[in-house]
This record gives sequence, C-alpha cells and structure tokens, in this order.
Amino acid sequence: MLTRIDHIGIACFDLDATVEFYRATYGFEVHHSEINEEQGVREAMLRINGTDDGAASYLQLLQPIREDSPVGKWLAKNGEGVHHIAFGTADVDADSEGIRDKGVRVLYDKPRRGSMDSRITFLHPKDCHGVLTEIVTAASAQAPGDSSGH
Ligand code: MC0
Repeated sequence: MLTRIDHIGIACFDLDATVEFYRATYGFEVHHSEINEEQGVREAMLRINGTDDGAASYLQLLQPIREDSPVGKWLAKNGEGVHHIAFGTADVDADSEGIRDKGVRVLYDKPRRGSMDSRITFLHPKDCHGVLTEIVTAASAQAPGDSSGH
C-alpha cells in the first residue's frame, strides 16, 4: 500500500547552487547526499517532514553525472524542473507487481538501490498520464540485511 509521498525529484544543472537556493529561500537543509552511479546522478535529499508511518518526505535534487543518463536526457530536452514523484510503501515488491498486473509498465524486473539504501522501481511516464512515478521502500522499512536493492 502506498502510504506517503517519499520524495519529489527535481532535475537541476548545478546541484550546489540549487541546494543553496532551497537553503536560503526556504531554510531546507541537506539531510543526505550521494552519487548513484547506476542512475547517473549526484543528489541531495532535503528532509521536509516526518510522516505517519515513521518515515519521511524529501525533496530530491538531482544533477546528472552523464549526459546519456535519464536525468541528463530529460534536462537537455526540458530544462530544470520536476522530474518525478515517488510514493513510499513498506513493500515495493508487492506493490510494483500489483501495479504491473494492472497493465502499467514497471521499468525494472526487481527493485534497485535508491537513495539512502532504499529499494526503488519506476513506472513508465507514458502509462501514468505523463508523470514518471517511482515506488520506494525506505531502508528503515526493510527486513534486516535486505538493503542491496536487488
Ligand atoms: C522521459 N519522459 C518523461 C520523463 N522522462 N516524461 C515525464 N517525466 C519524465 N521524467 C518521456 C519523454 O519526454 C519521451 O516522450 C518518452 O518519455 C521517452 O523518453 P526518452 O528519454 O526519449 O527515452 P527513454 O525511453 O530512454 O527514457 C525514458 C525512461 C527513463 C522513463 C524510460 O528516463 C527511465 O528509465 N527513467 C527511470 C530512471 C530514472 O529516471 N532515474 C533518475 C532518477 P516523447 O513524447 O518525447 O516520446 S534516480 C532516482 O531518483 C534515485 C536515485 C532515487 O530516487 O533514489
């Protein structure tokens, strides 16, 4: 069951400058940052609030590290802006299979590793009224030892 907005992914050309905008304008601080080589991004997670299920909601600022990555391609075509929305669940495997059974293209056979050792998959934007949609199970919601994303 999807229980919260885990994050909103925002594509940017300059991560440091964008982080500074969110800090100076709204007071949001960086909770976590990392490079995800597989996804081709450098990212910063800005924690917005805690949620009813004990997890949290974030803004995820994304700068591509390769032009041919999903975010790199999207930025070249659209410029900066909202790239995707991510819903949180305690069970990304079950929920993505359930969504696949409804005829929506789930992009990965098995969830992969996301930010902060979460497990993630994506739904094709053309099947979601133009919105690239991510499903996330936070590391805190996973069984012990199940943080590989595979
Ligand atoms: C592409 N399209 C989008 C879109 N990206 N529509 C809405 N929102 C987006 N973000 C549209 C294009 O405009 C195009 O439409 C069509 O989808 C095909 O896009 P393409 O780029 O030409 O071709 P593909 O098929 O190579 O790539 C699209 C696809 C890809 C969604 C499959 O971007 C993908 O695999 N995304 C999932 C992974 C991802 O986004 N990773 C980055 C965030 P037209 O009408 O022109 O045909 S990583 C992340 O977020 C992790 C770190 C985390 O959360 O922890």
